Amino acid sequence: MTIDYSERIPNNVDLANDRTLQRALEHWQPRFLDWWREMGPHDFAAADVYLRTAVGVDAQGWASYGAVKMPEYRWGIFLAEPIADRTIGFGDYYGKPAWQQVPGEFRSQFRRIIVTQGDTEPASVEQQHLLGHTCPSLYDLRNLFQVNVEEGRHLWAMVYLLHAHFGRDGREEAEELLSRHSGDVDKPRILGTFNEPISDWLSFFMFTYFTDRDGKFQLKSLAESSFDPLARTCRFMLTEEAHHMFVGETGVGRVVKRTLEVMKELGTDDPSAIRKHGAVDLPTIQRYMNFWFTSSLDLFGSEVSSNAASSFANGIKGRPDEGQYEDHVCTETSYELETPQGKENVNLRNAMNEVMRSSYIKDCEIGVKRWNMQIQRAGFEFRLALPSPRFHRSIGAWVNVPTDPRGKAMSQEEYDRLLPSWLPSEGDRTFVKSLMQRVIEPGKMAGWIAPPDRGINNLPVAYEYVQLR
Ligand code: BYC
Repeated sequence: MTIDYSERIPNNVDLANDRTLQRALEHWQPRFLDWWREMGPHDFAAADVYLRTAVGVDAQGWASYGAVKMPEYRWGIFLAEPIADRTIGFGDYYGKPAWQQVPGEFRSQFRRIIVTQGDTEPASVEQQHLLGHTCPSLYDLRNLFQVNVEEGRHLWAMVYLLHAHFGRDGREEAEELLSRHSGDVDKPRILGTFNEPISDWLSFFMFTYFTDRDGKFQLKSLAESSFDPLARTCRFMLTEEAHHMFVGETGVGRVVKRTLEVMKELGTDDPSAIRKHGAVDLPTIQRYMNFWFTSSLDLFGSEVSSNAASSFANGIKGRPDEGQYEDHVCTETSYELETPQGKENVNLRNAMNEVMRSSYIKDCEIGVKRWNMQIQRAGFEFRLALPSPRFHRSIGAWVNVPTDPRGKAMSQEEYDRLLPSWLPSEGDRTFVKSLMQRVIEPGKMAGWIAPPDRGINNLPVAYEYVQLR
């Protein structure tokens, strides 16, 4: 199934043969573009950016690369190829044919989840819309814009589902997706993390490492959905998502690498000496990690959730890589949870948020191990560590339970006293921001970050990835 780029809205869903849907989406398109011009990286509208654009949906050779002005990016609707005779992989309808239409009784539940997913995509573009001004290199600037245009496309993916399958309600929700804004006092984005400002590049790398990874797990669980158009949409989104997490992992890795070079050069791990030399000390990196990791843990919802249980029962959301499990019905199994009151056994269906959060934490560990290998190889004792999932939580059983980053309980007074030393302080943020001086000479890097090992799509690191003139 190829993508038709001669259409006003590129797509592989045969939009030309559904005039009503096509008209509705063509009506939404200028609103999306207005939103992009207002809330996206608008100061760079005239720049030529070396971007990849989807040209197919198979895993090999799905994208082409070339210089594009962002407002002219061909945002479109791309679903992964259908799987012939696909059956439902979990829940009460296990083994039945997958649904091509939303069953009436689950309509509002599906809508809510699609809206929640859709809301995060433009939110992240809004959060990052000023970062371009302080890019550490043209390579990084290009990666930021690649992430931004693809989050824009992920919004299109959810808006297509809303328009195609939820009638008037869906069209109204699609409008709302453009009217809520990240951090807006009156109309904020739905989930907490997406209202946090991302005003420096260390936060951007933490966000793409930790928060985009939540995206990976949520999309994987929606890729299992019984509602086949949702599953196929998410399967293709995951192809694009991999690059976003690459940006996060290599971004943090390059900051660590540069810090280690400075530590070696100065022969000290003293944070103030490292800072004076224009690099980010490792304890500050740890505090940024504490913040973005714990905020992203909240995105999985409460440990015990009847919403999660009914999403699983009704075939809306499975577990990521559902095929790895033997039991896909999960009515007879219990799951042992850690709560502030001690261990608790709950029905597995009610613990699905926690099942996902645990797999997510394991996945987060991989990058941390790599960064620690760098530190170890450089001969330093310091180790980065993910804080305990009990620490600094705003959703679920551990809200308002004072614990240290290792998960050890403590008094409220002691917690209040020590919390500022575990999270980025005003001083940390001011310092990190002070490093954010824009570097736009091809191949040059800001002093706080090491160059990447290689460029994009086999081009040299020094390639002019963004032509600003
Ligand atoms: N902040 O039973 P509960 C991505 C709400 S990231 C605020 O605990 P449930 C991306 C919840 O909505 C992936 N509110 O959990 C990354 C519910 O509200 P209602 C995004 C929160 O229902 C980077 C109530 O609390 N995808 O793609 O199982 C860049 C009780 O909920 C939060 C999805 O999230 C929070 N952190 O919800 C770009 C997938 N957590 O209904 C993109 C779709 C929970 O009582 N969403 N609440 O008013 C879902 O699957 C679910 O809605 C949740 C968990 C995962 C959020």
